[in-house]
Amino acid sequence: MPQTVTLHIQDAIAIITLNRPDKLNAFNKQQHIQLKSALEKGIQDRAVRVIILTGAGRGFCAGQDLSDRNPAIEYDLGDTLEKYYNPLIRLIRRCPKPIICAVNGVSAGAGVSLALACDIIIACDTAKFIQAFSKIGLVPDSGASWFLPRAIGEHRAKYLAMTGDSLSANDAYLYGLVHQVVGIDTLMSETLKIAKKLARGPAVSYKLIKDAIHQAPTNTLDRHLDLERDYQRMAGKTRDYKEGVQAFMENRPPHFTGK
Ligand code: T3D
Repeated sequence: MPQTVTLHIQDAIAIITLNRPDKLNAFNKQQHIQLKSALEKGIQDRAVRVIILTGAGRGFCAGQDLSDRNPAIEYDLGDTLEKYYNPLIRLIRRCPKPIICAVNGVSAGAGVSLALACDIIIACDTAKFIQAFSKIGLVPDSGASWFLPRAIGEHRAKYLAMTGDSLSANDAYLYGLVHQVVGIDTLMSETLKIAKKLARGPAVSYKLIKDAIHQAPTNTLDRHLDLERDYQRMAGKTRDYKEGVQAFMENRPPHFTGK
């Protein structure tokens, strides 16, 4: 099986790279299987504290590989979502570790969804975000119609989904979708700066932060206050909390162990 995804683990950081550059890293079956496997390794490996997702070549991910689709055949596209895309988005979303997406170029269709499912997005200045679905008569999938209105507002989301217009990295930054825009030459070093910072951080706190922020939009304030109470109770029992307070009192940087 060709290596359509690479996984490199170093210093508590797992770098996962989509590796079908000739196809702008569009998804075929192998890439789905290998990405899932790489993510699972990153999630399960106790030494890994942060995951980075990026693409090889000039594209991040162009969504579904359309050369795998024959217009003469009637597919049940719901099946491929059910089998490949939805489990992938759920896996990323439920990952207890921070996932940073380093968008190294154009992203389209489910490729944008993949970035949106991550916790932090850093883009190179030539990156583009294209809701390509409607251009081929489809609807946003892999969470696009869920993430996008939350990230940039309903009306901008509808505009982009209906027109399929390309959103530049700079506009994505202005819309609040992207955390930082950098030159391609510094994309990985800037991403690693954030990853290293997070890799030294309180892992249990990060897991709870992610979960609380994910639940916020569907919770009432009352329910969410209860959730924060419960999560603070858990965080307050970690060694990292004790270390954090101790370090503050001693006026030194904390040494978090993730426990
Ligand atoms: O089917 C299901 O299972 C349902 C699930 C659907 C999920 C989806 O993601 S649907 C959306 C699918 N994606 C698209 O519609 C995007 C198609 N690609 C493009 O619109 C453009 O390629 C881009 C805007 C992304 C980039 O344009 P550009 O001009 O920078 O590059 P290019 O020349 O179009 O592409 C470069 C190469 O990548 C080219 O191959 P070649 O000519 O050099 O041999 C092109 O065919 C290939 N490529 C790009 N995207 C795809 C692709 N090949 C297959 N599938 C692609 N999605």
